[in-house]
Amino acid sequence: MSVATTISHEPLLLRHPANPILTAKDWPYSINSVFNAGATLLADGSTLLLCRVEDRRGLSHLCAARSRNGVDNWQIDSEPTLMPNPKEHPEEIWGIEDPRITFVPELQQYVVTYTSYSRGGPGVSLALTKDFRSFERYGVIMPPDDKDSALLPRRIDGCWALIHRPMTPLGSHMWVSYSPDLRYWGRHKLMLEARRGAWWDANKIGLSPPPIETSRGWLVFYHGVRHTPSGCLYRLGLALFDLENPAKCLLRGDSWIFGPEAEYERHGDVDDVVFPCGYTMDADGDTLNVYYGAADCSIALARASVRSLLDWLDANSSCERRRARDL
Ligand code: BMA
Repeated sequence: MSVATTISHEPLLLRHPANPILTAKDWPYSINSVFNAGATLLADGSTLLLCRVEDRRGLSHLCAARSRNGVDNWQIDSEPTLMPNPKEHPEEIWGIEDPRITFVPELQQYVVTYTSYSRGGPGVSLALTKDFRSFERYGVIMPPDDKDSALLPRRIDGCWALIHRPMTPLGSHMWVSYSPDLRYWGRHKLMLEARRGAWWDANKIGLSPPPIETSRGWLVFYHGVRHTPSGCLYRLGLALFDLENPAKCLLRGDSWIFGPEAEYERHGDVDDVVFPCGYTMDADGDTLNVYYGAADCSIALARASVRSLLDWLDANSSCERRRARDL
C-alpha cells in the first residue's frame, strides 16, 4: 500500500466504543427497530435524539430519547412522540421517517423535516416544535418522490433555504429551494449531482445530517448509494458549499469517508447501511457527535473534528468545476 493510500484512509469519524448506543431492546414499548435519528442539543445542554422507530407492521413513527452526555442513560418517551396522522395528513398513511432537526434562532423553535410516506410515494413534510412534546405540522412541502431534507438555520437573502433530494429517472441529486414563509417553495436549484459510472456516489446521493456552518462554508455530509449485485451500499462523503449561495459547491471529496464496517453496520434488517440524520457540536466548537442509523436496526455514534474534515477536503477534493468534467 502506498503512503498516500495509507494517509487517505486514516479514519475521520471514530466509532464510539459503546456502539450501538440504542437498539430496540432499550425501548419502553414493543417495536421492530430504531434507527436514523435527528439530533440536537437542548437548552440545558442535554442531547435529544428524535428517532425513527419502525413498529411490527413495518410503519415508522418518531420517538424522542434524551441523555445528559449524549451516549448513555437515555430517557426514552414511554409512547410515540410524533405519530403519523393520516386522518388530517393523508400523506402520512405509511408512516413518517428520517427526521432532521434545525434550531432556528429567528423563530426560537426547532424545525423538523421528515419523510412522509404517502400513497403517491415519499415526500418531504415539515413541523415546528419548541419542546418535542407538541408539534405544529405544516404538511407536505415537497411532493413525491422527494426525501433527505433539512432546513438551513437562517434566511439567505431574506428567504429560508431547504436542501432536499428529488428522485428522477436521470438520477437522484441534491437540490436547494427557497421560501419566504416555510410553506411556499421556489427558486429551485441543483446543488450537488450524483456522479456516474463506477463512482461510489454514482446515480443516487442525498443529504445526511443538516449542514454544519463553518467560517469557510456549509460543511455537508452526504450519502452515496452504490448498487451492487448483492444489494445497496450506503456510504458517506463530504462537500463544502458557499455560505451565501448554498447551490455553489466549493469542494467535494473524491472518496467516501465512512462506510459500513462494524458488524452492527454490515448486518441488520438492511445490510451495509450507515445513515446519519443528525449531529451535535461540543462546547469546543470543533468536535462533532454524528448519530447514524446502522443497518436499519440501531443507532450508533461516531466523532469527528470539523478542522480535520476541512483539512481532508482541502487535500482530497477537486474544485467542483474541474470535477464536473469527470461526471
Ligand atoms: C433510504 C432511506 C433510509 C434507509 C435506507 C436504507 O432510502 O429510506 O431510511 O435507512 O434507505 O434502507
